[in-house]
Amino acid sequence: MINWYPGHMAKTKKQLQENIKLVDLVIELLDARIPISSQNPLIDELTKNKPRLVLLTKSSMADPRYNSQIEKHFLNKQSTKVLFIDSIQSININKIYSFAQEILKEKFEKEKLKGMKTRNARAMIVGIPNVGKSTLINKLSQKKVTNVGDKPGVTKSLQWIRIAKDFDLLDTPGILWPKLDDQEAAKKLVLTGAIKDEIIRLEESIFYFIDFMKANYAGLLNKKYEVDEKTTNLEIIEEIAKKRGFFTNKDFDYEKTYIAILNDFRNLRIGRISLDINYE
Ligand SMILES: Nc1nc2c(ncn2[C@@H]2O[C@H](COP(=O)(O)OP(=O)(O)OP(=O)(O)O)[C@@H](O)[C@H]2O)c(=O)[nH]1
Ligand SMILES: [Mg+2]
Repeated sequence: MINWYPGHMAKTKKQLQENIKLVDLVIELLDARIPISSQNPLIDELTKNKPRLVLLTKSSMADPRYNSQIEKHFLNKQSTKVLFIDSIQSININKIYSFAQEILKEKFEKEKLKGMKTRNARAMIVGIPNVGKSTLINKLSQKKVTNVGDKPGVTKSLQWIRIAKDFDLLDTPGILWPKLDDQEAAKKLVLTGAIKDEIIRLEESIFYFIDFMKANYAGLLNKKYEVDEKTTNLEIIEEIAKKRGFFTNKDFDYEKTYIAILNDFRNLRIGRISLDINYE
């Protein structure tokens, strides 16, 4: 079973619970390549009474063919508007502030009518590990105020950051949930980098990826690695190993081959690939 719920996530869950009452808005970040599988039921539960803005991050890596289906899905199923963003490519970043203001307008007008003092809006940024929370905060504040990294578990504590004179954001450590019941979703979380590579066996996620590519992106593996997609997954992996120099003295270094495939996917060298592709 793929699972990752270390002590620091349980601690973060408690801290989110304590801080939720301080915020006006929850900004939930989902990975645009897996907008369903990156939804954390714990976060859902913790934030259910707060207004929410959903941002789909890393959208320049996702397959844009699914954008309109995703938008419809969120509107129909969860009555939520979503915004496709990319913090590296600066896509829709400048819309976030006005979307947030729009959601909070009524609340702030009511407070004003009651004679309450004007105050800063406060939003909490939440999401699974590595989804791009800290990168977005840096982008919005136009300077490096928080650490980022291309591995999950970089942010270790909660941190308030002022991104505009009237707007404060709370950066939070990424969390998963105690039991990943949907193991297909778990493999997608591995592939997109939300689960620490070192603690799991990569084999099943890579086999899943090859099956997925054969079925949904036929031709792309062949284009990238010159492999015959009609052969077995093992044959494909061994062919890639030979081409990459991971075959010596009649021995295949499978682990290195898995990591190479993983990095090719994560660095967009195979193409813009989305792993959640069925939306009702
Ligand atoms: N292409 C692309 N990469 C992104 C985007 N946002 C973040 N990244 C990359 O994703 C990786 C993780 O970013 P972080 O901002 O550290 O993620 P996080 O959600 O704060 O992660 P934790 O603190 O571990 O929970 C980094 O390598 C970023 O450069 C994006 O919009 N597009
Ligand atoms: Mg972070």
